[in-house]
Amino acid sequence: MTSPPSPARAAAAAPGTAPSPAVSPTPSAPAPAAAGAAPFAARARAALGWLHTAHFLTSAPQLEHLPPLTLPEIAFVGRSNAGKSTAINTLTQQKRLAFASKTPGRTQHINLFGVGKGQVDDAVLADLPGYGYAAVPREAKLRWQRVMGNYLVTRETLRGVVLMVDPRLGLTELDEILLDVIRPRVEEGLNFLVLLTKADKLSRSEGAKALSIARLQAGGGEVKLFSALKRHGVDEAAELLWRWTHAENAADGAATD
Ligand SMILES: Nc1nc2c(ncn2[C@@H]2O[C@H](COP(=O)(O)OP(=O)(O)OP(=O)(O)O)[C@@H](O)[C@H]2O)c(=O)[nH]1
Ligand SMILES: [Mg+2]
Repeated sequence: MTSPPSPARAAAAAPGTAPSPAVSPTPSAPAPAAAGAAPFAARARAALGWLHTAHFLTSAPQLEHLPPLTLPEIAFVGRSNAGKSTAINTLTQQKRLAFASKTPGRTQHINLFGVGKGQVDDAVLADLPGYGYAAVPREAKLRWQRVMGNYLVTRETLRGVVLMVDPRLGLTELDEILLDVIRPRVEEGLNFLVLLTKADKLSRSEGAKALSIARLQAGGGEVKLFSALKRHGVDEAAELLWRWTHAENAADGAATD
């Protein structure tokens, strides 16, 4: 977004400030379909339009520095270099909203992005630093594991977690630890999705195999193939993110323009 933030957005962005009354949970959500569920293509198009409104809110080195927002939040987590920042840019159809790089460890802070039509945010996307990057000093690794564990366990507004996994590596030990950390919350209703990234690097049969292995490892959680390069799985992921953050609307139908 090139335009300056609106007052409502500026208020939402200020660290330590309570969100302005204008930033309410779902006022700008696309209206539910009038009758029955809209076709998937229409829902996905509306969800992508909604995601395109994403804009930078704030960046913090740890949880206590994040503003106390009340909006439903979706966190993108996973190994360093898995493609979290790229996925956020692809889903929001913005080239440089999140910082992506081939150098692992590019994202060092928790970065929050507001999303909402009509200049009023109704959800937040969180881009988290990756883990498992060998070149990070041990002390920094431990610090980061504490920050992320703390975030995933205590962030009250967390509505969903997207775990990005490079299927050529599969779920690593650190991914398994993350699954253990969030399992109690998933059992209580937290939404959870595994995206197998860089699917463009896999053949069709490799993709199918990676999907079934990851499904077993994720213990029945939702797993999808995703490629930012080929835009594979983008519509499905966008539609899911919209549903997670607009559960009350999604029950009636789906996003419409
Ligand atoms: N071929 C291909 N490359 C991708 C895809 N998604 C991301 N990449 C590349 O993977 C590298 C890492 O992407 P990032 O989005 O920065 O990864 P990240 O998970 O945010 O990494 P950290 O910030 O270090 O945690 C970049 O060089 C991207 O261009 C994809 O779908 N296909
Ligand atoms: Mg990143």
